[in-house]
Amino acid sequence: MAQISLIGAPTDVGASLAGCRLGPGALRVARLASGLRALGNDVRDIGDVAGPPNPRREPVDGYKHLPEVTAWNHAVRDAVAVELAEGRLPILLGGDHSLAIGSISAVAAHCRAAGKKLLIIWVDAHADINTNEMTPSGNIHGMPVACLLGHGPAELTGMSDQVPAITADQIHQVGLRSVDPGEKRFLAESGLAVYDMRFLDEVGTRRAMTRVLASVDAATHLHLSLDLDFVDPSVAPGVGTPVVGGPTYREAHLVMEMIADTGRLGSLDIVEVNTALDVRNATAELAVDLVESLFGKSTLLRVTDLANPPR
Ligand code: Z70
Ligand code: MN
Ligand code: MN
Ligand code: MN
Repeated sequence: MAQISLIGAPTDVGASLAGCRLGPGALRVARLASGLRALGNDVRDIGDVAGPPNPRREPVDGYKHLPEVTAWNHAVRDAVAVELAEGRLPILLGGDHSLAIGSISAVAAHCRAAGKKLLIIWVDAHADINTNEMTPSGNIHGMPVACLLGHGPAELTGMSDQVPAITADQIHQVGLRSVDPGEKRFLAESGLAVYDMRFLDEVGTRRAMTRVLASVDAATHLHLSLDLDFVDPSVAPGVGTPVVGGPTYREAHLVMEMIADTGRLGSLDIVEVNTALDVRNATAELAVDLVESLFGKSTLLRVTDLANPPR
C-alpha cells in the first residue's frame, strides 16, 4: 500500500499536436483515484499545477515553446518535490512527455538526499533523446532524456540539484520502435540500456523485464515514465504520435506486473494521453488498467497477500 499523490499538468506545450493538455481530466474520468484506492492505497489528488497556454509558435534555436515548457516544468518539479518530501508517491498526470524533465529532476534530487539508488524505466515507442541540433520537429517532448542527461538548454538541464540530473546508467528504455538518426548515434554513444521492440520479440517480454529489473534492490527507488504510445495503437489510439508494432494489452500489463512485484516503485509519470484523438476514453482507461497492475492488482492472490488475505 502506498501514499499516493496525483498531480495534474494539463499542457501540450512540448508536443506537436494539441490534445494531451486534456490528459489529467481524462485519467480522472477513467477513475484513476478510486481504482488505486480499491487496491488499498491512500490517494490524495492535489489537482492541477498551473502554467502558460500553448502559444503555437515556430521553433526558436531548435526549441518550440522553450519558455512555456520551462514554466510548466518548474511547476511540476516543485509539486513533485513537495509530495516526495512528505513521503508520498507522486503520480504526474500529463500532459506531454517534456514534463518528465521536471518530474525526474525532483525525483533525482530526492534520491540523492535520501541516499536512494534511482532507476528510471522509460517505457515509450520513442527514445526522446533529441537535442536542438538533431530534432526533426523542435518539439521538446522529443528531448527530455537528453535534457536529464545534461544535453539541452540550461533552463531544462538545471532543474535538479546537480547537472546532469541523472547518468545514463540510471535509465533503461523499453519498447522503442521509432528512433531518429541523431538519436541512434546518441543512444549508442551514451551506452544507455535500450530494450527495443526487436529485443522484446526475440527475448520475450518476461525475460527482457527480468534484465531491466536485475539491479533493483532494497535501496532502489524505481521511477516509471509511462508514455502511452508505448502500447500498440490498436489498443492505445489516443496518442499524438502512434507507431505500429507495439506491445499488446497483455504484454504491456506484464511489464507493469513485473515492476509491481519488485515493491520498489517510488514515482510515476503518465503522459501523452491525447483525448482529442481517443475513442471513448479508451486510452485513459487503458492507462488506469495499467496503473492498477503497476500497484499490484492481480487475477489471483499473490504470495504477499497470503499473510493477510483480502475478504
Ligand atoms: C520525434 C521528435 C515523440 C513522443 C513523439 C518524436 C518524439 N522523435 N515523443 N511523441 N512522446 O519529434 O523528436
Ligand atoms: Mn515519450
Ligand atoms: Mn512516445
Ligand atoms: Mn477499469
